[in-house]
Amino acid sequence: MFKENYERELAKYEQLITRKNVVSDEYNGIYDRYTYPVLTREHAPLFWRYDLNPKTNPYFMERLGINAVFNAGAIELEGKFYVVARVEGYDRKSFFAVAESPNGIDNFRFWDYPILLEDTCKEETNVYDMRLTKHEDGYIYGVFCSESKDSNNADLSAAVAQAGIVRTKDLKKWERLPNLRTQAEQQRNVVLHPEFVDGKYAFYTRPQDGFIDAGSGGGIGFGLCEDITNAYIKEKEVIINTRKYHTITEVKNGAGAVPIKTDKGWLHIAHGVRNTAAGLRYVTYVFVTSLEDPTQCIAEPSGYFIAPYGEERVGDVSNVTFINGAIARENGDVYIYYASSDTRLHVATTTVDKLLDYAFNTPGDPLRSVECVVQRCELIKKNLEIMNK
Ligand code: M1P
Repeated sequence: MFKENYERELAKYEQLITRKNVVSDEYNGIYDRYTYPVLTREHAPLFWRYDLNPKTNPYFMERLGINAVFNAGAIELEGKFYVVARVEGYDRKSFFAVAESPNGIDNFRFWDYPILLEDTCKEETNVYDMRLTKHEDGYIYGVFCSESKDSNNADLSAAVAQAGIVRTKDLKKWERLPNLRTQAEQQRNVVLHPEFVDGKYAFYTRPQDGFIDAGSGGGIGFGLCEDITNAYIKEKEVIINTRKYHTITEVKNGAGAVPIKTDKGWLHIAHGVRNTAAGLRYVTYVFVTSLEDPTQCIAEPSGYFIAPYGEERVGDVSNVTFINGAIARENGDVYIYYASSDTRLHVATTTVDKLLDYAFNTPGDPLRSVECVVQRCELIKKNLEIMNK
């Protein structure tokens, strides 16, 4: 049975990897969603999961299962699309693996080996959510969450999150640098800005008091550091995008993809979290900061950008969309890699022009129901005038 099972599973795998993706009929004019996720746990090669030796695995049994493939950093190199995905084993440990596609929307195939990080941080237990920054210093940086047990807290689930940093030129050889140090107790969702700011490396941060709670952190922070090989933000970070009561960011928010440089500003796709009776709900949203001063927010459309719809709503952590990677091509096309419910990775495609139109021409959140109704009535009135002409 070994051969039969292996050949059947291999055929299923090849069929999945080479399946053509198609734009879904979900329309909003802002971006296109696709019918199929671009990466799932089934995209992990069989040789990552099974022992392919019939002598040692006569039942053709999965030995090291993969639970989920989700939150991915993304980059285009020489016309090819790469993501560095968060891959989680059955054992709950996450790791990073590169998957490559010729077109960014399907045919993503993992490289043979996942990324083996230098083991420089002995207390580190888990790593996840790498953001890939093509920096003007010539390196590609990967900034990720480095999680350790909180040794000062007897609670078994007490943990500490910090920002780990690696760099590479080719996604193959990775050099691990010391973790980022800041004035905050913990950090997650840290993103390296692609350009120097005042001659320094600039980080978007998410200062937080505890592992889960952003607490007094306030929102998405920004800080500068002189030396990336010993990254230290000396000053308290400036909060550039604050959480607000009764919005999609009430509980927390965090930087997402590396901001896209446009003529009108730095375009950010971040995530916001609110609480519900059914638990936390994670959605993504857009804001733009000034080219002259990246700490100044100059546009922020109301509400969410991509929220979990349909099957995306269900997974290991349901009701979540999360973005930590997008590719903006030279021709203006944008590929946004969003994960749903900590389970799988999807793509949405749009253009820089559409994103800017969305960012600058979608009304902001008036923050109160009555004013939201006024806002909507203005739209309806203008439209009825057009329709009744
Ligand atoms: O489970 C949802 C997300 O939770 C975390 O995001 P945040 O730090 O904003 O709470 C991250 O661990 C992320 O990986 C995960 O998708």
